[in-house]
Amino acid sequence: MKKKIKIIGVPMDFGQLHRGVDMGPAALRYSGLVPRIRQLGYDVEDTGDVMVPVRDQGQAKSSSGDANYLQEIIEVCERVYEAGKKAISENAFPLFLGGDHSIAMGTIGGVSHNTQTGVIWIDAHGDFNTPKTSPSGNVHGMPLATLTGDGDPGLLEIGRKGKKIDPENVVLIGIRSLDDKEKERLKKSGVTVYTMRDIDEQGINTITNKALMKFVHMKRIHISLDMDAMDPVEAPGVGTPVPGGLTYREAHLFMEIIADSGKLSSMDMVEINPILDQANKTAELAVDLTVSALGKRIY
Ligand code: 6HN
Ligand code: MN
Ligand code: MN
Ligand code: MN
Repeated sequence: MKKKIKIIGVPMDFGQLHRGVDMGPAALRYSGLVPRIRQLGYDVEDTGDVMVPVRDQGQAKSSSGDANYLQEIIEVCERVYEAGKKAISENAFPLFLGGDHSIAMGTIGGVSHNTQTGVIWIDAHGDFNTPKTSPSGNVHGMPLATLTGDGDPGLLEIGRKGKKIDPENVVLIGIRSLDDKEKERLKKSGVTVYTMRDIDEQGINTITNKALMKFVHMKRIHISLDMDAMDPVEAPGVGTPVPGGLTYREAHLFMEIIADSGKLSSMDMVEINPILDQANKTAELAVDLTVSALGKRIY
């Protein structure tokens, strides 16, 4: 029997300064996410969106220079953590719809609450800043650092205290933009990093299989897909685009190989900003990639 897919929307945009990324879950649903997954034979439950404070309405303004909107992000990520933990406890597959990438502090914490989980983080960026190293103060540049145990004390307490995953259990793919101090931190961290150059030289097939080899003793894999990992030509609707990203087929082949592993147990789809998009191109691509990750076959 196929797993139950639980869709959990997280319309949060506090991790960065553009407006619009809060509309990601709506854009994904509008692109036919639920029927497309049902077509694969899954039982799908759309649980709706977790509650997110409204921005620029007076309720939400806890910005400090080092990490903007900390309290709002902690509050939302606590809810996301609980939703992820619950889905995993019910043996369902949580599919999280962002929102910006700071939601991953809740999603990955929640899904890893009872078992070691290998994390494949697909991104143009490292998301490995701390409030001290961040040039922007935007928390969406910090979630992977926080999950691996470094960062703002309040963020480290989301769900359960401290580090949520070992850096040795994280693989980054698609990287092409790192801040100077972030790069130094990443080099010392134990995280496996595959840059765009690695993909150019070895091919996405080899890189994906290397990632799977690393997780050969793990039962579960979580994919955190930041849509800015894609080339901006394919995915223009993102807040921090960087040239030279993954092609349509590279990203699909990655998902197809991961699906064949049978280990994918949860996934994030983040950083889709419909205001910056061409029509709904980026959300439509994200839905195509999701069904590939869930086992859609060409033949
Ligand atoms: N993302 N490294 C930059 C920063 O502000 O820390 C960009 C982060 C982008 C984060 O796209 O999820
Ligand atoms: Mn990211
Ligand atoms: Mn990114
Ligand atoms: Mn940053």
